[in-house]
Order: sequence, then structure tokens, then C-alpha cells
Amino acid sequence: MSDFPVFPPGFEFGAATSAYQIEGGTRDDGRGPSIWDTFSRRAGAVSDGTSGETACDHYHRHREDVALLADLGVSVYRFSVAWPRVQPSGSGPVNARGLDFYARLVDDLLEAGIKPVATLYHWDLPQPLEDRGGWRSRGTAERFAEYTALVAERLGDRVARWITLNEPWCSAFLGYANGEHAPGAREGTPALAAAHHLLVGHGLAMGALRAAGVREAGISLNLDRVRPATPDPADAEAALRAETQRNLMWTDPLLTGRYAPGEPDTFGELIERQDFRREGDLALVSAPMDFLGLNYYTPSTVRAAPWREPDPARRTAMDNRFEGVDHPGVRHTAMGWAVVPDALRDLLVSLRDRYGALLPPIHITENGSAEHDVPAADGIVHDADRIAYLESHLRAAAAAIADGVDLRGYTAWSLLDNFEWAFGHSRRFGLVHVDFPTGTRTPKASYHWYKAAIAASAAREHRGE
Ligand code: GBH
Repeated sequence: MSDFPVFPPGFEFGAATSAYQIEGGTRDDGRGPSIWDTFSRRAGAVSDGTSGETACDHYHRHREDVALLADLGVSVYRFSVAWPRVQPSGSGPVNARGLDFYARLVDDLLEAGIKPVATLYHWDLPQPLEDRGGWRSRGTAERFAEYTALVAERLGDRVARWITLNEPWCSAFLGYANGEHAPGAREGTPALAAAHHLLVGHGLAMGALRAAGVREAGISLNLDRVRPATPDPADAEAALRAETQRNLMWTDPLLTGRYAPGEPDTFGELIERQDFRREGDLALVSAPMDFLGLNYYTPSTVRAAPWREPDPARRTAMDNRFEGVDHPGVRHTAMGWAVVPDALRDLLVSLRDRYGALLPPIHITENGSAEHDVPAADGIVHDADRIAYLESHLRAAAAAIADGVDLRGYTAWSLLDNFEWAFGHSRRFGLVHVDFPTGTRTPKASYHWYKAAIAASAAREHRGE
């Protein structure tokens, strides 16, 4: 089986999940409500009308899930801590029973020889904080740092690697600009304030992690490989605006301590005031990180779009004169996302080229595909398309390493079919099939493929190749 993608010794293979997408048990042991509990109840917000109320019931079945990870042979597992379990009202004293759950999970992982990687915020903001403005308000960034300190104090001795935020672009723009994610707002300047406060929250949380003695800390960003649809200069400008909104307005402040140069043009008159920015913020935001987490699924091809000036209520921070177009000639996943593994390699190389020595080592913290999975007569999902997706993207990642990119690990999205946000249970990303609502787990063919790829890599390392 020499055909598996080959990585340097020490490369870490893993799998990833997030709290709201798998845990269920949303009312158990004193957990408070999150913005996703509220948003999921809104008519039409989630396409199949489901919510994370039960999800994979991981809150009660985590032992079984750790056993699946152990059998898979991963060396790391990326999960997220639900803030509403730790602080039901988003601030104040800790809810011990909530934190106990993560302590048990971490102990079980360590016992199975799996390194826990904890994400502190994967979109499940406590509802009481949203009621006080959510990420539009700087107070949420401050509360996030307090919550981070509580979690790190309890788990910092056993969790070596920490991720502050997952994909703040999604929290800011899907949450506060186009309303596709919780809390479902469609705003202009407030969405940009949310983006800034997420970065400030990250910086403050980095400080809290350092104070707790954490040595490996970073952030996970969804970065895009952006290409213009045509050679038309208008499309090139549109691509630069997309690049700024998707990538540079995050990576530039985080890695260089400067705001992205094209940002004012990207948002134009949508930024009415910038008084959410304070002196000293950039120093906070650019606190040195030990790694950059990259979530990658698909590239984006964009073209120029007209400035829409209808109803002022519709002037969200998404109306910024570019729009995505299809990427023809390649397979598309069940999300409708184009499968372009070379774009992952190009993205990794472009990060290295833009940031050079300022770029910390990279971990791919999410990559995977939703497919039209149907169990066959033998009960197994024969997901050849997912295997092809994983294999081609792992090869692209290995190629980037050969190009000189310092890439250290890969956590596949996702261990389990789960609650896929606005798509509910209508999209499946798991290596393990989950039957809803029974929760029965059945490894798919891709799980067995990934297990063999990890084993082959370990065997090669053992032989000293
Ligand atoms: C991740 O987000 C999440 O972290 C994870 O929780 C989720 O389950 C997983 O991906 C699968 O969806 O050009 O406007 O169509 C993915 C974030 C960001 C990926 C936007 C697709 C295209 C946006 N997505 N991107 S658009």
C-alpha cells in the first residue's frame, strides 16, 4: 500500500468536530441557551427544520466516539468547548458540571493516546451575550477572554494545543451581514465591528492562554484561494476585494499587526464610523501565535458585481461589489462546492510567499466533503467520492510541504455526520455515518481508507523512511 500520500515524520493526522454540531444535550447539567438554539427555532433558518438539540448525542455517547477515534488511529482530535455549558449566561461563575464534561472527555482522549486540541469558540455564543449586542459589542470580546481563562485554568495542564476562534469570517459576515448563520442579522457597520471585536477577542484570549501557561495557541481561519472569473480588470479588482474580505482583513492584522490596505475600498461607504477600533488593538490582535489553523474546502472564483443601492435596510456588509461564480469543469460536492485540490496547495504557498518569516507553522484544522451518502445493502456507506476528495487534498498538502510550506498536521472534517448549521442534517461530512435520530454510528468506507492511510504513514515512520 505505497499509494497513500506521504508526509514527513511527525506529521499529525486527526479528525475534527464542534460542540453544537455533535453534542445535543442542550439543556443538560445547567447549560444555558446559545444563539444557535435561538436561531434554529426561527422559521426557515435551518433548511430541514432541525436544530442541535439532539445532534449526535455526543454529550452522552462521548466514550463511544473516543473509541472510534482510537480505532481510526488518529494522533489528535479537535473538538470545541461550548461556552454556554461553562458559563450559562456568558459571564460570571463557572458551571462546574459543564466544565466537568470536557475534563472527562480530555481524560478519555489522553488515556486512548490521543492529543486533545480544544477550540474555545465554534459559533455557539451564549444568548444572554447576544442580547447585550453580541460581537457587535466590545464587551463580548472581554467576556470571551474571561471564559477562556476559566477553561484554560481547568484544562491547561492536559490540553496542549488551543484554538481561540473558529472562522471569525463566518461569525462576522454570515452571522451579522447576510444572516445565514446565528444570530441572523443583516447589517453594515455592526458586522464590521463584529469582525474587529472577534479579532480583539482572539488577542485577549491569547493573553489569557499565556497567563495559564499554554504554549501552543493559535486561531483557525477559513481562507479562500480567490481567482478572478475573467482577465477583465474589473474582475481583478473584484477578486482583490474578495481576497481582502475573506483573507487579508484577518491574516494581515493577525500576522503583521497592520490592517489590510484594501479594506476601506472593500467596504466603502458601508463603514460609517470606525470608532470600534481603539489605540492598541493591533498590538493585541497580533500577539505571536504558535500556529495558524487553516480550514479549506473549495476555492472561490469571483467577478465584479454592481453596487446595489436599494432599500437601506438591505445594505449589509456583504454588498461589496463582488460575487462568486461557478468553477466549471470539476466535480462538485453535495454542498455544491467545486473540488479543486490544487487550490489548497496554491493557498498554502501564497500564504508562505506573502508572510514569509511572519507565518507560523500551519495546521489544516478542517478539510473534507459532504456527499450524497446512502448506506448500501451491507449497511456501509461506500463513499468513493469522499475518499477521492481526502486523498487528493492530502496529496496537495504534501505537495505544499515539498514546496517548502511548514505544514504540521491535518484534522479531517468531520469524525461524524452532524448538524451542518443552516443545512441541518441534510448534509453529511462524516467519516462515520450517523443515523438520525437513533444516533447509531457506522464507519464509512472513507473511515477505513483514512485509517489505512494513517497506519501506512506510521509504518513508514517506524521503518525510518
Ligand atoms: C466550516 O465552515 C465550519 O467550521 C464547520 O463547522 C462546518 O461544518 C464545515 O465548514 C462544513 O461546512 O463563497 O459565500 O459560498 C465552512 C465555511 C465558508 C465554507 C464559506 C464555504 C464559501 C462561501 N464556509 N465558504 S461562499
